[in-house]
Amino acid sequence: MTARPKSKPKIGFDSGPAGGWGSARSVTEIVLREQVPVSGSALLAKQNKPAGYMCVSCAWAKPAKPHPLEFCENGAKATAWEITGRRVDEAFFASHTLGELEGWRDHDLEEQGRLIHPMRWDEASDKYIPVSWESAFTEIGRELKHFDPKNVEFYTSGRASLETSYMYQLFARIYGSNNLPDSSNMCHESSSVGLPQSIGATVGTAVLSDFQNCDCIFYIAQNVGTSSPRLLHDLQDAVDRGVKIVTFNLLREPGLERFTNPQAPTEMLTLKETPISSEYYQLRNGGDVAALMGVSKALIEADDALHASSLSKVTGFDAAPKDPANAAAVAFAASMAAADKKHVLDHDFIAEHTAGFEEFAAAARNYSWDELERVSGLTSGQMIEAARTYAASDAVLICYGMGLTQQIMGVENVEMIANLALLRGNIGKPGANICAVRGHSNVQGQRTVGITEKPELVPLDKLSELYHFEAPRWEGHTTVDTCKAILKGETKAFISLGGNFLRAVPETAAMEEAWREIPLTVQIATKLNRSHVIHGKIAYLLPCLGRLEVDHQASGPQEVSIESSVAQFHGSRGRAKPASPHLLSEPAIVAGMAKATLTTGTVPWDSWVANYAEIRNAIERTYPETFRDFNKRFMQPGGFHRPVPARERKWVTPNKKANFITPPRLFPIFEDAPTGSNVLNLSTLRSNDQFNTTVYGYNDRFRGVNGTRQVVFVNKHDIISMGFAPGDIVDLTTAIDPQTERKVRGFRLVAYDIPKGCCAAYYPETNPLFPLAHHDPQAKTPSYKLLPIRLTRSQTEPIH
Ligand SMILES: Nc1nc2c(c(=O)[nH]1)N[C@H]1C(S)=C(S)[C@@H](COP(=O)(O)OP(=O)(O)OC[C@H]3O[C@@H](n4cnc5c(=O)[nH]c(N)nc54)[C@H](O)[C@@H]3O)O[C@H]1N2
Ligand SMILES: Nc1nc2c(c(=O)[nH]1)N[C@H]1C(S)=C(S)[C@@H](COP(=O)(O)OP(=O)(O)OC[C@H]3O[C@@H](n4cnc5c(=O)[nH]c(N)nc54)[C@H](O)[C@@H]3O)O[C@H]1N2
Ligand SMILES: [Mo]
Repeated sequence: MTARPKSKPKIGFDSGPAGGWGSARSVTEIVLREQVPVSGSALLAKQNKPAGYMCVSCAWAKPAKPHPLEFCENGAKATAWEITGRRVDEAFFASHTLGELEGWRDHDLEEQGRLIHPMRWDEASDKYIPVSWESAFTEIGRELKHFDPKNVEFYTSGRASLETSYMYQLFARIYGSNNLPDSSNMCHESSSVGLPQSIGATVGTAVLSDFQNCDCIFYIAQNVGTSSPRLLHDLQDAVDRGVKIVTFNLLREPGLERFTNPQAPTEMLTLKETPISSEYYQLRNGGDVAALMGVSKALIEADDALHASSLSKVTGFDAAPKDPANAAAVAFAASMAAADKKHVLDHDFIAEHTAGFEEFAAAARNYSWDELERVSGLTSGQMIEAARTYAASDAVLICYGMGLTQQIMGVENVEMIANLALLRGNIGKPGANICAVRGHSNVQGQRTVGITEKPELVPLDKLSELYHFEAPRWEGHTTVDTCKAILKGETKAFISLGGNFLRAVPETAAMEEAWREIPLTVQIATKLNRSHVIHGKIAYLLPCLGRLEVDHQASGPQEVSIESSVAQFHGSRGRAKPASPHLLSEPAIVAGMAKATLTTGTVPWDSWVANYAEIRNAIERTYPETFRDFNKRFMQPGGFHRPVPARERKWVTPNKKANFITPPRLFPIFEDAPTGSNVLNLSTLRSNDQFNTTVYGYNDRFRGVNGTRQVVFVNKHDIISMGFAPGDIVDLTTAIDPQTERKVRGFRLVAYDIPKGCCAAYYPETNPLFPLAHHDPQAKTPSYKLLPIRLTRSQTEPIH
């Protein structure tokens, strides 16, 4: 039977600051639990170093001059999890049917250890049984040849290297499919849609040195202490230089409040804490458009007020603030005048570089403070205070994460970030840029080398010319489109390069049932998860080397490359002994499937696998500007940057301008708007003890939760007004689209510092609540950070 957490759940804080001793303890615990070979701890010293390997956890940048130990608590956990001494061997599969494993939880499946042999599902015994690589490739190729490529999905989770990703998209396209959904569709897709419209960039414009050159950082909707802890070093250094950090978050996240560097022994001994945020604005989930509109309004109206007093000199701007009675706004303008400022906005920049300002400014002036307060959950005083800090800074860096992108208005959120930056020319100058903090370690890079469903983003002519095939031109599937196709029974094959699709997507219950009807599922993976246990009619589980392992091919040990959140390419060389001699590398598995499937194209699959430098040469031939001298530069300290035109204030938009884009409204309109009591807006989060669907353990020391993940964080006044008490057990039911009941049961109520009307719970346990159609309409990013739900008393005991 599946293991349960050993201790009873305990709710309550005993954690110190982010980092610190808690972090050190947490690392030691997992290294011991995973029976990491002794050499493993030495391996950590090589993490994120030139000539070392690039961490498999988050996408944060690797500096050219690394810290002595360039890793963090969660990087160390991810490393221990991958180089674990535990193995899922043939005996394991012989003793468990997949029907039985369906009853296991995410943690228990992955905790079994590394997959070490290619397996095929055997219908008679309902077990995975070992097969040879050759027979796996042959059958996969034979099946794929029968299907219409439009009905085949090639999913990628954001960990695969640039080399693997390039080969994989080529395999899909020569086969005839643009169905290349990836984890990015559920993650930063709102950025990939919003930023091009605003500033003509598909990625953020920030580089690492911006952290050294800014004098203020707006830090929005990202949980640095858990999700990208190495970025805390950059924040801490900035704070030490006197940089102001202005945070907007649903919760008070300890990593954004204070930090003790666990790698600085003196700090650990003296418990020197760096306070991180100088201003902390706790807003409602979904309240960001309103909050940023409020900040913009304050800036614009203060600018108006300054001009009103010296109007004769300035023309072209609305003179009088809409609401001159507003004392705080007037005080703001007065303070600017006292500082001898003629403007609050950067009018030269606006005139030279942008379009759409007047419309945006008019909209900002028109919103009443009452409405902005009601929707954001902030006071006008708070929004004006943030605007004052913004206006007092010459170079503001704006960082943001999932709290903005995973929303019905995700694209508008991202466009509001750009609007705010454009008001004072905070883009394309040292210290002033937009930093989209990415998730998976190579999620950004995969897009750069062609993993995308959008044919217009790929040099298809070039690919066709290089490899002599006719590339498909039709628009492929995003993850949401893929789910739709699976639910309709149209999907014939689902190939997965990593990831845990079934747990990551919305609409869990219906998806699990439809998944079983897919004729062929192929999972390339390191660890066992639910997307393998539930499976198609023919099902393969193909284990691969991880990035931390030595990847030995015909020409010797290989290196791979990835792209960080700040558009830097880095090389990575595996150091650990492979988990099993039966493992193939990801490039070898992709090549094996491609050779068995394709009848056209002139890709030299074998010589690429023999020497990955050849793949990098092919990438450079395809994208000569982005990857100039790829093989020469990728292993150099700090990697090399990809050109991002917006960073140079070149706007690759249809009108060649950076565009202010006015959001149509402040908050989404829900169809079937929920009525009645006990409705709260849910945001789903990561704990400090997970990496996406990989659940390392049941503690979230930053949020005072120990021994359980079945919790829902609610404001104590809401708990009481709904007739509950903290600790009560409740069910969560989706409050929109009532035609289908979506419910999760047995969650413990935790009284938490969260605005009224909102609640939060962990992903992926709450994914069954999300209707598939509940996504940003342009980007199709599921609205994982905003869903109206209803709480009712539970008849179910919590499972832990
Ligand atoms: N340890 C660890 N590291 C990870 C991951 C992991 O699971 N574990 N996952 C990786 C991946 S793929 C990704 S995409 C990133 C995710 O990293 P984050 O972007 O940090 O994503 P979440 O943990 O989901 O947290 C979102 C943050 O937004 C806040 N928030 C929620 N709703 C709102 C809102 O409406 N407005 C505002 N302003 N704030 C809101 C939450 O309180 C939380 O602090 O991390 C990557 N790194
Ligand atoms: N409700 C809710 N849902 C969400 C989110 C949310 O915030 N809330 N976040 C979304 C986001 S941002 C993301 S990115 C997705 C994540 O979705 P995915 O990327 O699909 O999921 P992961 O949990 O990262 O995938 C974990 C699995 O990847 C495999 N794996 C690990 N390393 C390797 C490797 O090196 N090679 C191969 N081939 N396989 C490997 C292991 O088998 C492991 O079980 O989830 C999304 N879903
Ligand atoms: Mo992500």
